[in-house]
Amino acid sequence: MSALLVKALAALVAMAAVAELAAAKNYTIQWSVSGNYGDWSSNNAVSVGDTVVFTYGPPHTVNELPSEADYKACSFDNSASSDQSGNTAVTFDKAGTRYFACAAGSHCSQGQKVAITAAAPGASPAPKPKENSAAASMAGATGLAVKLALGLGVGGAVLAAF
Ligand SMILES: [Cu+2]
Repeated sequence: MSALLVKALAALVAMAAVAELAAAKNYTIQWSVSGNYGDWSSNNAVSVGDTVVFTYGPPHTVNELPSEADYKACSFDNSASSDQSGNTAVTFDKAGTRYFACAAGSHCSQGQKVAITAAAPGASPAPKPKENSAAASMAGATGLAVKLALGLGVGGAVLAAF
């Protein structure tokens, strides 16, 4: 492989990494007893690197519960964290499901709880129309660039693109 090609591939990978960071999204949840968050995750395609911000006032809290069992039972005994600042930001640094609920009164059993599943990077479903289309198309281009950069057999195509 020529030195020029190696440099071109390195540049592509670096650009892709920057674009991936820029594509991290923020979601806001208006955190209330009547929120009905049952299907929140199916309507909000959270991926690793994204942040979810809960906004609320007293007496609400955002407690992270360690397991689905605690979540279903509205059991706060093992809470991994608790916040009542009114503005709780949670960044998903790995794929999987995390559980959040309000510890005030019986709010949790009234439905003030949400399970949020973060998809692995690159595994997120197609962006929904309401999302920033520029960011979405950039993410698509990034995916293509990574595929090109990783596919050594298409080195000629990469060079042609420059
Ligand atoms: Cu509450």
